[in-house]
Amino acid sequence: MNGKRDRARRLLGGFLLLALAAGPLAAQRVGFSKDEFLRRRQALRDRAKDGIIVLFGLDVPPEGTAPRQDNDFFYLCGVEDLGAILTLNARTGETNLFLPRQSPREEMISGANLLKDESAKDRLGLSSLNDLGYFDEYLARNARTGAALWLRLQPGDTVDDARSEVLIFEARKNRSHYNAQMTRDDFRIQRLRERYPAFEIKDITPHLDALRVIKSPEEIAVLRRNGRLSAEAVRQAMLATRPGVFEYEIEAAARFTTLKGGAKGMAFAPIVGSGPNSCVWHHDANGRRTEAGDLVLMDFGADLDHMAMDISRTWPVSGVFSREQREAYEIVLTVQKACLEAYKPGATAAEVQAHVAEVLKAKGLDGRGERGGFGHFVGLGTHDVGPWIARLEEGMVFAIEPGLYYPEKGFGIRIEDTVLITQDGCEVLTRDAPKEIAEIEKLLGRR
Ligand SMILES: [Mn+2]
Repeated sequence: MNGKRDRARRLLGGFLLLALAAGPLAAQRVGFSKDEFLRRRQALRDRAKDGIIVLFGLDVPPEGTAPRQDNDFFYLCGVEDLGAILTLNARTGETNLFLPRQSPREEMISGANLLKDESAKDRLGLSSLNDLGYFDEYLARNARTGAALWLRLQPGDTVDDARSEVLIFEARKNRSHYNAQMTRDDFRIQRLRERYPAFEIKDITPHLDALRVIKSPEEIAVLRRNGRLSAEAVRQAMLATRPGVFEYEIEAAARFTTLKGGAKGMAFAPIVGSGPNSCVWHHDANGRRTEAGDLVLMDFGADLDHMAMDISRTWPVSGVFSREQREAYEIVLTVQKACLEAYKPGATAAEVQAHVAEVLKAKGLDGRGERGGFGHFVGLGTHDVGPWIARLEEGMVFAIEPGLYYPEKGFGIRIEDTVLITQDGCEVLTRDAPKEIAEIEKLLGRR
């Protein structure tokens, strides 16, 4: 009995230690409220003014990974089920969801979709929840001749690729006429045009982009949590670095922290480039063994509650920067910090670059071609949607990632933070990962 109790106590102690090790970042998945989705749908209907908006959800799970719903579809209803269609009627204000009827075997293997869930309609704020087989009849009954049928005429973005990147990859694929099949989205557009020639097909994409580029308080809350989690993952990766470890061991430390913190996965394949690999912008093979004297450049982001994050740090494997590395690092850091100082609503890229030039001059530094500016938007995707912008606006979130790369010297440096534009400046969401030379060397000295 006593022995058992001892064992139980030891076990309990072990769990307590684990719980402590998990720290405050063992967060639960929170997601978004019904009100948030109602607000987004209303805003999109207001922009469309008339007609019916049709969006298709993810139809087949991607190979080898957990399904991740299409970003635009998720943005409007949060439903993860496969093969769904969502319609928003701009005139009547109705939202209708269409889901495939599953066979008992399908249900047994993959779990039931929401079609049979009595409470789903109210919980999601839907006007109706229908069998997918009713979709065409719904359109025939509700779309008025001459009215608009709003479709996404541009590619859907993914967690790691922007709409424009998806288009580029498609173009590359089509270089061989054997691969030049139509995309699923293009097929759907063609099908709807053929079936409903009397409707005016319009592009909903610019309206979705205009909404997604300004983050709501709920989105900001998720991004803040993701900023803390992704920064902690990079900090743990730093602590896992020592001469002789493989790049994938550094990656593993970040992945462990990320999954432990409640994220569904990574926002993109983690980039861990040591030595010469630090000069390859998207080095994600992560198979090299690190050596004393190397720099490690890590570019990382978690995918938390369907929102991405983007952070890069560069640190010395042996714990101390060489003089040459330090000089280059100072320049990149100066440029990056000067950009952050200049971010505020109304700022233009030219104004940011002018401030960077001023700061470099005052410090007597040569930027070596790195001038700063704006980076790319971050949100549901790592390279999030957004129109070309002249000026920053409150609620925008983007990554700023200046870098200097010296293949001939065997090292590259990138320092990247994801920032939120606030009322009068910016908030650095990924600030918890050290980037000052003294901070980094202190942390690495404690390994
Ligand atoms: Mn980036």
